[in-house]
Amino acid sequence: MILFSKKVFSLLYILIFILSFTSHANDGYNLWLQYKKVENKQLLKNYMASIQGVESSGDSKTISVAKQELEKGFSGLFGNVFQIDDNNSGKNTLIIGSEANLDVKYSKYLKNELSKIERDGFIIKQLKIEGNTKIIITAKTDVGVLYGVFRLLREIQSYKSIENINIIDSPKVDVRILNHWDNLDRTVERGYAGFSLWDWHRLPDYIDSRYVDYARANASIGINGTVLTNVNANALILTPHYLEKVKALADVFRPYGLKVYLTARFSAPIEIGGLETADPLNTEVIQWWKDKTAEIYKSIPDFGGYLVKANSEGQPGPQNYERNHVDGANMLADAVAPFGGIVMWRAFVYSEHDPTDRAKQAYSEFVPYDGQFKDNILIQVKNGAIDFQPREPFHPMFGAMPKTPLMMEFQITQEYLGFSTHLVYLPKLYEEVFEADTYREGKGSTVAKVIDGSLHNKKITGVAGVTNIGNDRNWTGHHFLQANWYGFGRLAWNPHLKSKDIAEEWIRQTFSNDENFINPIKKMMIQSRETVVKYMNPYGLHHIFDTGHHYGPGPWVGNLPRPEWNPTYYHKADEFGVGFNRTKTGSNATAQYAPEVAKMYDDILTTPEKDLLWFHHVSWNHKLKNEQTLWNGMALKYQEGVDEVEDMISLWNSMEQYVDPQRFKEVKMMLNIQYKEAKWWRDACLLYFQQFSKQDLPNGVEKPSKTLEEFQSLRFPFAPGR
Ligand code: BDP
Repeated sequence: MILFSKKVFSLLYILIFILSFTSHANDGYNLWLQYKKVENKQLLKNYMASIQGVESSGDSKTISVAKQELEKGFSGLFGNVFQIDDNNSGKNTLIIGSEANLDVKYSKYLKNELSKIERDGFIIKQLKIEGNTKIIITAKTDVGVLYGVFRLLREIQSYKSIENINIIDSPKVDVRILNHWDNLDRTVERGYAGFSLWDWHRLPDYIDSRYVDYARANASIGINGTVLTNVNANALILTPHYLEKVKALADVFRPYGLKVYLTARFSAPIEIGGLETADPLNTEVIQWWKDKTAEIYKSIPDFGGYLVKANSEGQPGPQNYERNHVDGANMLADAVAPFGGIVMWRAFVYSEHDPTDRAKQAYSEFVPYDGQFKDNILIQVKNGAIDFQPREPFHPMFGAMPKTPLMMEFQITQEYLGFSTHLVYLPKLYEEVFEADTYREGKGSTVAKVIDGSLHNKKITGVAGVTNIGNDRNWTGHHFLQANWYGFGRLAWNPHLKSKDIAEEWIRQTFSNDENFINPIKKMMIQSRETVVKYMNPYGLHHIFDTGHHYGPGPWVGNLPRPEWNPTYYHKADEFGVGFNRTKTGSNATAQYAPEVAKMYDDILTTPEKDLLWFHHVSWNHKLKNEQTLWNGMALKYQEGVDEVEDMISLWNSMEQYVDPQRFKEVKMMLNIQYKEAKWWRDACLLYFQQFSKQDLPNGVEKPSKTLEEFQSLRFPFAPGR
């Protein structure tokens, strides 16, 4: 008997030990939805006094997940179990419900605000009624209410005062969507955070709780769509066996306002339909897509539509049948139109048979089709004309198709930015693109205005992000890269937001509300994008990545069969200088921009130095604005990039007291990898370009640690993401 209780005792002891340990460990799984107890006592008191209960109206699943989120959020933030019951009258309460369901005793005060809401926007407003304060969250839709709930939780997580709270916020873009480049075997193209979240084998019967957390995270930042499959598509996803699994995911995501989309392989009518052709003008093909689409909508009534990569990098498309992009896109658009679906048709096209500058090909191909696409089509355009480089000038298509909705495609996964081991805060890059001025309707015609539809009065708008999410416990591989998912969502909601404000929001929710942590870390995040440009691609260099996997430098690669897959095609280094002449005297890609922009880029003196080698072939001895020669300036930039990573490491090391041990250590290890690789980039690139400049490294630049031959001999057949 005594022995037994001793055993029980020691078991209990172990359990308590484990529990106390796990309550301190933080593996990053909860993203920015940490809901840690509010540490500031006064604030906590105020929050708890303002929200003594919750009253809800409406009985949709969306309202019920909104309530669950409030319970979870308040329990964590208030440090007490918080349960919603409906007997709150008389207290200071939070009232949630859409306009249609809200009691008139509240909505009568909100007429003016309600008239200002667009799409799934929301109002959070405090009213004083009969001596009590009521915080009302309302919207036109239940999803809008859910967005409002997440917004209130964000305010509290960020220690903002909610006294007299009065927020009206509506998304400026319709389709705010993640693109998963996930394959059916769970590998992820250009994915660096493990395997795909979608466990196709166990679906539809096994619902991983991660699917719910994925939907919560997306809803919390306003993302309302997800393309589940790779743009390099597999037709099998459209077979009944897989559609059943897609339906199961759609059912989980629906309450969170997250619609499911699929990539449509253009040759599917042949591969899974048994037809002999996929010609978009063939009546059997047209009927096949109509039937297939109707079959999808039967089980997923709110299916979003298709994303298509056609006649690009070997993918099939209408051109296989002497048809064009308009024929292909319109055929699919007709199939989804009766159900309210859309088609996102990608403009990422270039061909090895086209000898013109790759940067010009998408514009040349698509702009003449302006006005010919059906109303439910969005043309999805990458932010720059080549391919998600650390820096690219904005894509000349933006603003150039006034009659066609163009949606933005950003890459959140870091194919060309150090994979998931480099801390790079991408909203800074997105902001730079959105703020760029196309001059299409005079000064101030920013890309943001093209994308939010205001420049040319578009009926439908969208922003897509190729996601960086995988089944790693912390979702994105690196804790700080969660900020890129977060920031993408925030900018898709409103492309006019400032990346520094988004960084602060994210830091407060994810790590700490302590100013001593927020300020330096925010600065580091904002700087991190320029840092990676410096140690990889300074002064407008681009596409000098090692071949295929794009891991590490490979400026020497010049033997690939497709010319435009070779880094040497892009940097054109020779004894005279380096860079791609895209001006009037070169490929004339500048002519695809509005005259004001073309003029700026045509002249080496007015081209911003950050884009110099994108547009000009520049002499090694060209004098930069800082009086250095191009060669010296470039070498010093590479060094600066490395030095800045070193600074990031010292800063992080000084922050230990503000971060839980697990995340602190994991970020620290990642920064050390980044430092090693930044040096690798500097040394390999400078040694390579030095063969052409034939000049010494300037003072201040460290000597390379290996020879050029040693760098060139490195091989990475198992680099992730392929
Ligand atoms: C490139 C990637 C490739 C993608 C392609 C695309 O290297 O894996 O399939 O873009 O966007 O960046 O279609």
